[in-house]
Amino acid sequence: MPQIKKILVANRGEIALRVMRTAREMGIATVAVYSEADREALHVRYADEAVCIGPPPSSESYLRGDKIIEVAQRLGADAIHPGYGFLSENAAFARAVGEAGLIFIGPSPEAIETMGSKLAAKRAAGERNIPMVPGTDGAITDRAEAKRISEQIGYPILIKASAGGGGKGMRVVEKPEDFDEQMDRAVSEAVSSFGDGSVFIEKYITSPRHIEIQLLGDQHGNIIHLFERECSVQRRHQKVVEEAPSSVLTPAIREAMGRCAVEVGHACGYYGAGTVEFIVDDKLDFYFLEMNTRLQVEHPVTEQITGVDLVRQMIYIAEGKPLTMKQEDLSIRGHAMEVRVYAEDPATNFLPDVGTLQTYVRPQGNGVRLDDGFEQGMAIPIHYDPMIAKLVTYGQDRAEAIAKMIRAIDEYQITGVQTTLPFGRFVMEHEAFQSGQFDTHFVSKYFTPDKLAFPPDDACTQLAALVTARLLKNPDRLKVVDSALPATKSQWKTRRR
Ligand code: MV4
Repeated sequence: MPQIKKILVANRGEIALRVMRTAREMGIATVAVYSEADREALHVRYADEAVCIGPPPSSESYLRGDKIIEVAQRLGADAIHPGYGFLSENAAFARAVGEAGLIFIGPSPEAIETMGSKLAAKRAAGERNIPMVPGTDGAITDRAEAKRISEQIGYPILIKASAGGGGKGMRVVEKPEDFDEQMDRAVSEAVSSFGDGSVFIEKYITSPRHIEIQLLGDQHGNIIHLFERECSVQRRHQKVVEEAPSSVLTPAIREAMGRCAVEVGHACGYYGAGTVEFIVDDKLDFYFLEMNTRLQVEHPVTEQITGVDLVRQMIYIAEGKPLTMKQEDLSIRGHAMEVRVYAEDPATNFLPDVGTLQTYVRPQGNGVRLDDGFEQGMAIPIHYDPMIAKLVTYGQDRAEAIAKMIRAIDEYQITGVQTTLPFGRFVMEHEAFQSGQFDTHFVSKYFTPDKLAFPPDDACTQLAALVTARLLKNPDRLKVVDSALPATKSQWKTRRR
């Protein structure tokens, strides 16, 4: 069995660090690759060796599989970990890594290929009695036929691109009269985004929750699940808050979903870490949607509640070792919450706000985990995803995880760029979120910039208003508020600018 001694991490930022940290714990040497924009990046400093692979644009650096493989060979790495994004779900890259005599720390190229097509994924799952949303069996070739099926299913229906992702090529059709127009749009969007105009139809579940199951499979046919993550708080198909476990699942539904997810894994001979995505309707019926064949951004919440280091397991699996855990060894302990911190301004419709981190003070303490890739004084490059960090809290129960998140958000000091931290606080404090009564429409339903506790562009004014309101409500506390003000809340919030 091959023992991995050196891993090249084909990624940047927090996930590159995340992978390298576990590698180091395992006594495995690390190689970073980086673009010219990332010369000073933390992943470059953290690695045992680092090689510049090109100019800032991803297409000339982090997406250059050929260069990355060449670096791995030249430096004597045994394996490549792709992280998420970039080349992580590129079957041709996974294949090329294998052909170069290196280990791809992830699933087989065939599994990536199958699951990269939503239609192929549904076809594979269809043979195994896994609940799926009513819809067409394959790509639509005959429009008249598709319209008849839509009538049968019942409107509203959803047109989806087989090669789709991030909501692209997805169109809701409310009534038969809109069918042709929406179909034209979906197909042309699918062609322009993916070079593949294949679309299919599903019944539109109007208010679903997005719940996904984490899988681990070895190369000997064993697959286990590590329970679910609730990812319903999204903004334009970008997840912003994730948690584990979900507050709506009963133990019975959890077990049924877990079993289905494992079946999906078996359907494509899956090994490595993977995620099976479901939507859950208001009756708690669940439907398989697709499978992601990478380590996901939100994997830490699963690590917190199970105690399993997913990257360590990915490395063992890649070495060909059989899983040492059995399903019955796993259980959920406590509750974990994740808020993604983006360099985006929630007050201006989440416009990216790149710049330099003038102040960067991390939250600490009991139940706080921060996966980030920056330090104070660093610039956030414009070339990549503007995620600064993932703030994860862990408590004995959901209320404790939320309380720790609010406390951690308040401790977290970032100036120089606007961030989504105030938005994270808005979610944590919202009644619908706290009660668990929310779906994928949470953000569009409840959020407007005026809901931010301290609109970043006018923190002082807001603070003054808040203090005044407090004083008016409770004049006998005047003295306390007065003396506490300069030392604590006011300065602190003002410094966030
Ligand atoms: C759906 C759905 C409702 N009904 N499919 C979104 C991305 C992709 N992973 C699948 N997605 C959805 N598929 C059916 N049959 C709802 C979503 C969905 C969603 C849709 C519109 C706006 C926001 C959304 C957020 C999460 C999931």
